[in-house]
Amino acid sequence: TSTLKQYTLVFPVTEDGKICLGMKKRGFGAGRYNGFGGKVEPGETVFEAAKRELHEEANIVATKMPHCGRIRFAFEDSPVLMDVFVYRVEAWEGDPSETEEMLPAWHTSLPPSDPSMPQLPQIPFDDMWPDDDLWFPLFLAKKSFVGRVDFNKPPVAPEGSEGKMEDG
Ligand code: 6U4
Ligand code: NA
Ligand code: NA
Repeated sequence: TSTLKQYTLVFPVTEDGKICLGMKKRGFGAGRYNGFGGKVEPGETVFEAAKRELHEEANIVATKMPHCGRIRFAFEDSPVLMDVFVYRVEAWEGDPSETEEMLPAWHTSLPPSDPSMPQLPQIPFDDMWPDDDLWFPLFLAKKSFVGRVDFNKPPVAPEGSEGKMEDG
């Protein structure tokens, strides 16, 4: 038997292909770049939780934040099934800045351009959860997605995920 627990995962993006990722400084997934987010607390909606976690972790207030996907994560030996609601933040107030939990950093989702021009780092899939490269193409293309990922090693292991994604 497993318990379904709701989580949020939120990525600020700009129209010109920039995406703000957070380096998680502590707790679950520490040392990886990811979106901002966390557990949905009793008494709040998933949307409210997403907005709250973004503010707590990146110091910005979302003003336009469409829901764009939902992924369930199962970990071998864990009874908790994570039910993660993914949002794209298209407008916000403030500038992302470091908090106790996250160090925000801008990246580009576009292919490398003229190397003589200053450019942002590419999305660092090697330093992210191994499922992210399965569904990021859909996220970046603004397609809705649903999926499930089963990890067959403890969550700290960088290798060993299996999963699939579909347009949803
Ligand atoms: P506390 O300890 O209360 O601060 P909280 O911040 O509420 O915890 P946290 O940070 O543990 O929750 O939430 C986990 C975050 O990691 C959520 O945003 C979902 C995300 N996440 C978990 N597994 C993931 C995976 N395989 N791929 C991914 N994000 C994942 O991209
Ligand atoms: Na969190
Ligand atoms: Na939290």
